[in-house]
Amino acid sequence: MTPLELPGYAHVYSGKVRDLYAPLDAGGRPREDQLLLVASDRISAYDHVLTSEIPDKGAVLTQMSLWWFDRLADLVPHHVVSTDVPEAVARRAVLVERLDMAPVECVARAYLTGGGLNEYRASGTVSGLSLPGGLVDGSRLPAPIFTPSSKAPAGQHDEPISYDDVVALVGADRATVLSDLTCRILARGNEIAAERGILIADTKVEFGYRADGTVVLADEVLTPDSSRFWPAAGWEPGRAQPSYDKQYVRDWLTSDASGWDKGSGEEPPALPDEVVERTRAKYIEAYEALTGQTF
Ligand code: PZK
Repeated sequence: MTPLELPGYAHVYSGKVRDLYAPLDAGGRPREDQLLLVASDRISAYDHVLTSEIPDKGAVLTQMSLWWFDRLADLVPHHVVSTDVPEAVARRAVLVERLDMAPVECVARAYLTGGGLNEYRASGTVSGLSLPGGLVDGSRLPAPIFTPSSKAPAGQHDEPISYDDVVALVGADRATVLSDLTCRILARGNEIAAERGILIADTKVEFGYRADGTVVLADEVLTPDSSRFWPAAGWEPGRAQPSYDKQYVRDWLTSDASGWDKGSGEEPPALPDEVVERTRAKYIEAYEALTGQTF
């Protein structure tokens, strides 16, 4: 993957589906106070970045994130400085304040599934917290819970960590704030999304600090890439819930039609045009349902 060349910006880093640049100052040196966060149209599934892109995915997720930042601003300030970005990345990039990032992935869960469900089945706990008995895949939790994970090096998986680990990483006062904010962001997200037919099972957010110590919400927030979105209409605890956005991709990749075996270690094949188009429509549908605005 060759990152896009953006005149006036220096490429800093590329994640699976996003890229980070530093704006250059008048002398051509990278600014130390800002970053350009660019969301691509790349999509990942089963731990692979696919060769097929989903047109407009980066713009949909960026615009959704901006919409959420507005609706969370009374809980926590956000890092966005400007949406005035190069034409080549219009609508899918934002200029942000460069922060000192908290060295922890802040995850909250409102519904039980995935890794949280596995821990619950083994021990009746999630992230060390005892939960009521009788919960099944997809059960709604009494209230969102904080289930932090480590920031793994590129290419590795984040590992669950304990609340005490977070305290050791950032101190007790900051740990309380990160936990409270993460849970409140997911609770607010669900209050808003549920009215629009979407459940947000869980989410991962990132926080950073200004030089004066103010905590700031960074990265992207409450998007289908950082959260599990489920269609509310089909919610049925006791089975795996279909994904709002990636279900066509997963269903096709695991069907005989793809000829691909997710356990093979092989790269997945390109998606058929119909799967790309239906997936694009789901991202746009989520944006339009949530915001009430035409994409
Ligand atoms: C920052 N990432 C993850 C995001 C990527 C990688 N406001 C900030 N200040 C300092 N650092 C970051 C942020 C933010 N957000 C975020 N890594 C560093 C990331 C997007 C694309 F390639």
